[in-house]
Amino acid sequence: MSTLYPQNNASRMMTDLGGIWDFRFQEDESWQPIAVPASYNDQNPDPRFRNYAGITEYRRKITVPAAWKGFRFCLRFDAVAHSARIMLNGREIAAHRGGFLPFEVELNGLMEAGETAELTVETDNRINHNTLPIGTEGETAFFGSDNPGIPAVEAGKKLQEERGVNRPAFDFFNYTGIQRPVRLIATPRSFIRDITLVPSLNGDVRYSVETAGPEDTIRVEILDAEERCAAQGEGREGTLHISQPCLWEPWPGIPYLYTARITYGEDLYEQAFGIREVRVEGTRFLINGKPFRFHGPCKHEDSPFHGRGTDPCLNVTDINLYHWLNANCFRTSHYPYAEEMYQLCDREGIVIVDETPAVGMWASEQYGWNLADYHLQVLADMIARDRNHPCVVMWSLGNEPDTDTLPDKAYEYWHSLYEAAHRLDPQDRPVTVVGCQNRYEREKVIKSMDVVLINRYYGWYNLSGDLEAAKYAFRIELDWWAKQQKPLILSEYGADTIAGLHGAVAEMFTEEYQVAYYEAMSECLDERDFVIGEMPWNFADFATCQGPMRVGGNRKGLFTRDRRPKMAAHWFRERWKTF
Ligand code: BDP
Repeated sequence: MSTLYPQNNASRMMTDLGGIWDFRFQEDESWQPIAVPASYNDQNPDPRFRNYAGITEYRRKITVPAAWKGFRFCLRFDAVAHSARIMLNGREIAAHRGGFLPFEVELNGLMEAGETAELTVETDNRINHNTLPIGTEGETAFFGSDNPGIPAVEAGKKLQEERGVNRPAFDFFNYTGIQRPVRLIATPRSFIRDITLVPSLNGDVRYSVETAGPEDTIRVEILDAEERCAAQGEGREGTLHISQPCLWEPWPGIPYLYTARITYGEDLYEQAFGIREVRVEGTRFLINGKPFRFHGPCKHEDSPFHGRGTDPCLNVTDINLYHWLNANCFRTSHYPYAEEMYQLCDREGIVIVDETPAVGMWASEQYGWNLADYHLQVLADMIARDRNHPCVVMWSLGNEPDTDTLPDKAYEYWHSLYEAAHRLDPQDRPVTVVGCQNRYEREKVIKSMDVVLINRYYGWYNLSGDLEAAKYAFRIELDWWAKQQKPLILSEYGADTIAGLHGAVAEMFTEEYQVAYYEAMSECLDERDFVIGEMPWNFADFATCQGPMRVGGNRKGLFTRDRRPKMAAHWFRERWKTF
């Protein structure tokens, strides 16, 4: 379902519903305060907020302003994790599955302008084999040691199962709730539903507009950055021409943005876009015809207090730290991020590899789980939401699926998604899926993507602490990839590092080891022309579920969770100066 990002303009109005709502776990009687948007998990020291698996309820009053009489009005949820039921005065009016993409609920016919109603949002954070991301019910924790077969341990696990365990099959905390903004929005009754823009380097801009209503006339005007008209036309679809177009160039170039101003009846919508072309040619990735080298750490939406909650201050801070690092990109590991982040990256020239929430599919049984239709739906919704952003240069179908146990089944599954992504994206961006450290020589999926993205932990999870052996092994693998003649990005590599832990000898977990590890890996990467990118894991330390390998979360950040640079951040800042 496509839903345009809310806009306040001469035709459209909105009320932000952010603030303090009522909250309770479903079985509770009483309500307590909760901030929206934010994950609920860190807002209360009661352990239930961290550990709860089930349904929670959010409640508040909403009023449709009397001045909205005659308008179409709806609720717009930017994301509710992981699924939601929306109730108005106790009656269900909508339901949505998936925690990282927006949905709208029409209110006309349910409420009159000037009326007040009680809005309840039920959220469900349970994850299993039918959700994206994947969770395990009654199974071992990610990175847990389950000591199979020991009777006492088995008995303990049985007790856990009886109590109901719900664990992520992925390495980030299962933050949930109303994590992104909720707004009441009003548009004219005849309104613009969707806009697609496909710009070319010669200044041609192909467009199409989807509308609802009886009006015929659609006007499109393209404004340059100084708001001067650069082209204009009429009609539902067509091609406009901008003479002497300014291109959208990734940082440190100028990410020039145009605006398509669409008018339809009484409605108006302004869609920012950039003119840039993305192409894979041989082992090169070209942006506007020039080879592009990806260099920037992968991210998470994660911070103290907010959890995964949208925080514009955090986003601006993070992107400025990307500039400080001399980084030019990130991957939205492991789910689509809040729309505001893409808008910021459009403006700041930071390139994005946009990823679906298909993470945790590391069991070969995934190919019997009937996930394909839902996965396709999520992919389609992500592309529909993000396809006009110049910052998005590649789609990632998911992270680290098992592709080597059942190579043919895996190929079938991932290739139908690969083809769908190409079909669904009017800009036809390159498509990939991120490979885990596996039997690369026998799998078929990763090497068949437009760009090979692989996560590798030589010197960390394997050959731990021995960087000479790590380099030796990594070079053997890179020799194999060289023969595949594809562009390759090292899409994750890293070492857990406790900020402030030092050693004259660079041993694991010290800041010195993190630097030595990145020096060693960079040595291998720099020898290869087909390597077109490096994405250290991770930008900042982030929260995970508990486990024997996690000390207050994943510590592979170049920055601490509160965004203080470790030695490795300074090291990359120097390295990337010359990229
Ligand atoms: C990779 C996962 C990533 C983890 C990382 C790690 O893609 O989500 O956080 O390993 O272990 O396998 O640090």
